Amino acid sequence: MIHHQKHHQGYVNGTNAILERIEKSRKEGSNLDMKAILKELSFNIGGHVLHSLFWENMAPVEKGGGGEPKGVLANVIKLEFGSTKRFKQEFSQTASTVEGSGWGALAYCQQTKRLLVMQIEKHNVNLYPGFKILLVLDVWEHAYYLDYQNERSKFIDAFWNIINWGEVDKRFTRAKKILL
Ligand code: MN3
Repeated sequence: MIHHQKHHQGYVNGTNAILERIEKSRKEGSNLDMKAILKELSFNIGGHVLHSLFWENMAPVEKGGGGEPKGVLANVIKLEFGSTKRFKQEFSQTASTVEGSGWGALAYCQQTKRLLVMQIEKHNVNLYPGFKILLVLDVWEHAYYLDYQNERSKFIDAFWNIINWGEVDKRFTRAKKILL
């Protein structure tokens, strides 16, 4: 609740406040520090978009969370990484080694039709432009400090028990249909 109502909400509020500032400035005809404002905007939009994906790619165990990847995605993970075990290892390592605050992510390239693991710093740095994001894990301290204190890797291990693979597979199916 704290994560969703305070942290995530902060990025939504931040985005709206910046958009209002831009609008006001356009009406007044005043100058904007475009470099600073766009950096702030991409940070807040990234925070909102990634959290929205994050909540959906988890589910309680009694509602189907955890277990193994499902559907076509399961086969593609095996093709790309060799095995689910190897994928989990690479993804966990990606998430655990993010410098400071950021995200571990699994992304899909629509041009090469390949899966790539991605490490996102903050909410916007190191993103592969245009790649569809299929699975994300929030490794900002606020995501795990209350339950796991400083033990990010324990939080990452526990994440595998509540992934909503059905939802991740749905995202994958949608990503394959979108033409560039
Ligand atoms: Mn967060």
